[in-house]
Amino acid sequence: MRTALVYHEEMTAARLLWDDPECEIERPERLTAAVERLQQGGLEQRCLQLAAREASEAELGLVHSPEYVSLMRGTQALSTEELQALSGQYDAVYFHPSTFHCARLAAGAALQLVDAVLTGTAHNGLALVRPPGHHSQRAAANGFCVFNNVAIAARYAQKRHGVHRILIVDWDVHHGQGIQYIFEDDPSVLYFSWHRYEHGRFWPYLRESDADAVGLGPGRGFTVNLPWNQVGMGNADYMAAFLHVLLPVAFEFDPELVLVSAGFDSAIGDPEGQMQATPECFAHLTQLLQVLAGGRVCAVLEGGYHLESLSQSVCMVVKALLGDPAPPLLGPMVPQHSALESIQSVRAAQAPHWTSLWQQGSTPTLSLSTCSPERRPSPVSPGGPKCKAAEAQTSAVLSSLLDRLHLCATPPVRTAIALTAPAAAMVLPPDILRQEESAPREETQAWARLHEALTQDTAFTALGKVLHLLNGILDGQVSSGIATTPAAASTLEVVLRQGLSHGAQRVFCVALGQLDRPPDLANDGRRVGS
Ligand code: X5A
Ligand code: ZN
Repeated sequence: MRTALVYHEEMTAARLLWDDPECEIERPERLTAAVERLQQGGLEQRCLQLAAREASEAELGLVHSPEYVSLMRGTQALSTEELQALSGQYDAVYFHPSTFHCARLAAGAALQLVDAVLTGTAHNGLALVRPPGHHSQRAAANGFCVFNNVAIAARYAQKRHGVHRILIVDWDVHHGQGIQYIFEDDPSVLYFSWHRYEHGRFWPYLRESDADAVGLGPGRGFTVNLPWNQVGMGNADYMAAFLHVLLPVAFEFDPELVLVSAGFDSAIGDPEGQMQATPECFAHLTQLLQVLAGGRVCAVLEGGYHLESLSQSVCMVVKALLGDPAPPLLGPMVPQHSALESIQSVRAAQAPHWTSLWQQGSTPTLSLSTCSPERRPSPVSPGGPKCKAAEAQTSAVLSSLLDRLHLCATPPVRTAIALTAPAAAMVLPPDILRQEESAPREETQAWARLHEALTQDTAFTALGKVLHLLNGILDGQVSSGIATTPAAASTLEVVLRQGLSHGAQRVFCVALGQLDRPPDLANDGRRVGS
């Protein structure tokens, strides 16, 4: 199982042939810069590289009208003047003689990615394409977009692969109104978009980009809009949006496939977005999405106009898709007042449609059972007392969630494995550390007194190794570990006790399969689950 990277150099052919300050940012270098950076970082070689194919006209017809497809086919033979005149018929669009070919490759790349992931050739992947797609509509080009690559891929996944529920996550900084229109009455496709909105004063200036647009008829609740009313949204705001809006709804929806309209104009440095999120944030967003749909995540490039920021963000997404740990997020993890207002408004608008949003409801009083409000100071900010309370509580909730999502420094060792005979002979993948060391003999002996079973030879050796592994995890040197032992229940009991006495405030224990007997922890209130 691998990460697919779908690309074709011919998608760099289309370019602006006349003066248009609005359109000039959508340049061929967007793709070449991103691909070069993937090569330099050794990431391209780690992927299953696929050459994009053209989508057929029948495939384009899954979303677009035959008349529109014919009109686009015709652009191949137009003069520059005719191309410019036709471009003027649409909002923020330019055509080039190669546009039709590029746009078919862009849609085809998304389809290939879906094929690779749904046939099991790849686990997940990214399609690097242009022109982008999410503004394009049934019979209209819009916002640099000609064919709606992600919408076509969604319909294709349903028709060709029998997928029922698809989640589309649009983290581009613009509202993908094209995707919204195509699926607005369709409950089989859940469309989530955050976007720069500024109370309707940012392009494309649509009333239906606001949080109260939730879908139509049977599709009510399956359009989720999160409008940002200020620029400067950063890592904490994006993480809060995922944790408090997208993920609760997405878990409840339970998609079989996740498509990402992966625009990077929502990252720091982009002239369109004017946002502050760093490239590392996109590794975290990607990582969070991988808990859905069995990890079947297909990302398709949309916008992103700052070449350096775009390239770095693309690398972060590919690294996360490959399974590399996400780098720590820098800066205070406190969402802005305006971000919390937006999050509250979409939660309120969506609450009637999703039980996972009920607990906190539409009022700005937030609480979560697992919240640890004592952990971080509340932010001081303007706003009425009601909002202030909401803000304080939300960021306390968020902080504790973020802590638990390991947004702290990544430990040097990702996975250590402590094996005893007969498993000790096992051949391990190169990225897993074989741990041979044991805890000091006296420490092991002290714990072994707890149970007769632990004094037995192999069990005693295993216990020493497990204790050493646990110490590595508690010290932050190791992220996770696996150990074998012939005395599972007794060893587990030691691990739980040692964990609780060395820094862990609460331990969550999940037993898969059967233990020889349940661990005896009846007298410990910090055992929250077993
Ligand atoms: C795909 C994308 C943006 C169009 C902006 C027009 N389009 N002002 O980012
Ligand atoms: Zn965009």
